[in-house]
Amino acid sequence: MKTIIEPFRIKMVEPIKMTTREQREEILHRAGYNLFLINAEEIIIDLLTDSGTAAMSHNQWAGIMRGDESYAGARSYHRFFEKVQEITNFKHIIPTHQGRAAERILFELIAGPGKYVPSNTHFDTTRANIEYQAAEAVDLVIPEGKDPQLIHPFKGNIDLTRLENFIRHKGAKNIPACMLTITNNSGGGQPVSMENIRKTKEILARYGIPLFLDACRFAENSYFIKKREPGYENKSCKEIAQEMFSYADGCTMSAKKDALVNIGGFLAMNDDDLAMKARNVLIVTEGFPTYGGLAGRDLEAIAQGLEEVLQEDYLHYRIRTAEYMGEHLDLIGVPYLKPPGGHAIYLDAKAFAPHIPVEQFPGQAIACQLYTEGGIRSCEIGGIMFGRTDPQSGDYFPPAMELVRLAFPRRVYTQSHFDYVLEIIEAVYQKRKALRGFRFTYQAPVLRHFTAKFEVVR
Ligand code: P61
Repeated sequence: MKTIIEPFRIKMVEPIKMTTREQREEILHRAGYNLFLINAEEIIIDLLTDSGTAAMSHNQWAGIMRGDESYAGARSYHRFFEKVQEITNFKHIIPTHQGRAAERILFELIAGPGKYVPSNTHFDTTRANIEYQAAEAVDLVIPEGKDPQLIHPFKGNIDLTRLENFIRHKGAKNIPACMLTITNNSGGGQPVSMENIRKTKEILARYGIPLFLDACRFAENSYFIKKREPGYENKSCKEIAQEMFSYADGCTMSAKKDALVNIGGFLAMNDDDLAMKARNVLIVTEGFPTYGGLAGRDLEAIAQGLEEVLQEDYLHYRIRTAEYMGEHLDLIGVPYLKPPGGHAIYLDAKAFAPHIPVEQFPGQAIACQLYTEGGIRSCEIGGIMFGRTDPQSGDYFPPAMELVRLAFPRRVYTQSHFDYVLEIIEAVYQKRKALRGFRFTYQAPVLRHFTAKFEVVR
């Protein structure tokens, strides 16, 4: 069949409030041209993030009602534990209120001054948590992963030669862990191959360095392996996920993505001593080890979501949505990061608006115009999120790519919503020469994109 239908029916709806262009111009100006500072009610299609925005199923809502809210050893914890263990086979599974809480606990215990944590590409919260411990977060994605126009099946792979050289150069004792972000969010939602995960583990094992997966989009990564890596076409996505986790010593997980819930996460590992320390930190900062920062009902919803996310009809529809967007962008000639990732389409801002210098954030110019034109909220993943200015020299170091991410909430928008998004992208592209860059009028010292304010460069 040509048409890939949503493999679900809708039995509860949430109205979308429509706005006019004039209203949106005024709203954007009031928000200091920062889309994070606009009220959700003032958005028509919200593609800011796929995190915590999924629609839960009837079985997840039933799980919410079944939630056991006992303080210790709740039934819901056991269901959560068994489901996560079935997929990951990790010995210790520690619930947390979201992904970054798992990161904070892990890096508080293993990172510190003089330590390095390599990765394919760290997401910004992971990088921030490593740097918060005065350690260094190092990105070693393959060169193909930094070229938006280049087609490669596994652009999220880590560069194995650079990884080994890096370990030799810095010394294994200074590297408490290596991370692999699956799929690689900052690199365009691109998958990591099974071969790359296995070989990463082989290298690390020679030096006694543990491998942690940043697993928040593990199911999407599994589906890409099934479709693109020889030898996996007849395996189920669950079997593929199980094999991916078998090469790792632990993982951090934001359940707000591939566990199809609105809040939650976990930290998992095999090391008994590390797990004991992690639980002690958890008790001080998140909650008792059988609920972390969550309610029993949240643990039920995660367990059910993990079951549903590995269903192949769902993953087929999910990945097909991004492909469909890519095919239509190709038809109208809009540059985007190729091939489409799992959870989003990333517009290539440097190619889209080449007249705007990177110091003036071309991605932000496009993101703001998508809002003015059609009420679409997207997210700049470029200089605003990852650019660095040297405090001494004042020199600006832009990231390799300037992207605008249109992230797709899971099971939320329909085919006609996506067709509307394509129409708006086309309208903005036709008027791209009129786009203007931005400069900061306010920025915070860390994770500045959340609260920054801007003005238009005229
Ligand atoms: C996102 F603008 N991602 O993609 P938490 N690892 C990875 C993530 O993608 C991730 C986390 C860890 C978000 C939400 C987000 O500056 C931002 O549950 C690969 O959000 O703590 C989150 O998981 C952290 C968007 C986070 C941002 C930080 O939209």
